[in-house]
Amino acid sequence: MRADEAWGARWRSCAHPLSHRFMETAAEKGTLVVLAADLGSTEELVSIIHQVGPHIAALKTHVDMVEDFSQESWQEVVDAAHSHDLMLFEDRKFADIGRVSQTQMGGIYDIRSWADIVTAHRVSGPDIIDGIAAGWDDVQRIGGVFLLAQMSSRGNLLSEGYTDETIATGAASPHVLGYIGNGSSPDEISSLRGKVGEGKMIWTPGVNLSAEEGVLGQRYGHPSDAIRAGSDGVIVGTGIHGSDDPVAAAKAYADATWAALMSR
Ligand code: 5BU
Repeated sequence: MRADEAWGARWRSCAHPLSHRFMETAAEKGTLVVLAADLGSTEELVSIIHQVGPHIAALKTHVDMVEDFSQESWQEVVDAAHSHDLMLFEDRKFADIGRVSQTQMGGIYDIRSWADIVTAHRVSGPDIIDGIAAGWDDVQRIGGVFLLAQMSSRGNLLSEGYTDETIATGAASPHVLGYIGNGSSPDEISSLRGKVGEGKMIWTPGVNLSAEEGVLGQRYGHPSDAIRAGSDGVIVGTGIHGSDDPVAAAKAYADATWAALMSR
């Protein structure tokens, strides 16, 4: 399906070019699933990417979770993602001052050289965004930041006032592609969408087709509810990589999210 027809106002209003890249991939494959590939080795990562690549629209990583990291082994993960037209989304949750965040975009993992998208907290002040963007500038690349406006874990400290400040900061920055919302609560997603408007993406972790509750304080909601409430991408980890049949699971999430976008 054509991306502009599938996404409507979101296609017309989102200014960041990477939002259009995501919407195009999603429309081509019929999926709003962002795989949270929380696996411990690059071999497992490459394998799951090739298995579920046709049913997902972006790849979310935690590069510091991988036990056999090297520039060479990571390049295989990047190449696998690119072969399925997937952007790389490093869920780094930067939180330091701008200058240090810029430096942390480099370092051993050199996130700036392969990540298209990263997450950041708003807690240290608005300059963290320019610090991250300067990291991409240093290697002549362009990326986008997702600010954590809400979280899925219970007892988190992201109050409504904090969410509002985060949205105000994001609205003022061309580098901010969107916001992370709480996928376990359709009410919180609707409220976030109401404040954000049409001009930015909202992606939501805390989504599972069956589990009521995750381990260690994770909360879950249904992917269809999240999309209908205004999420543009569901971040799914355990529901796919923890399944006995990851391909069937990825397809089930893809179908549920695409049908929900069509009904929206
Ligand atoms: P799960 O296995 O589907 O529960 O994994 C969720 C993923 O989303 C995991 O990689 C977390 O780091 C990520 N996450 C989250 O669960 N909740 C949040 O609020 C944010 C990220 Br921000």
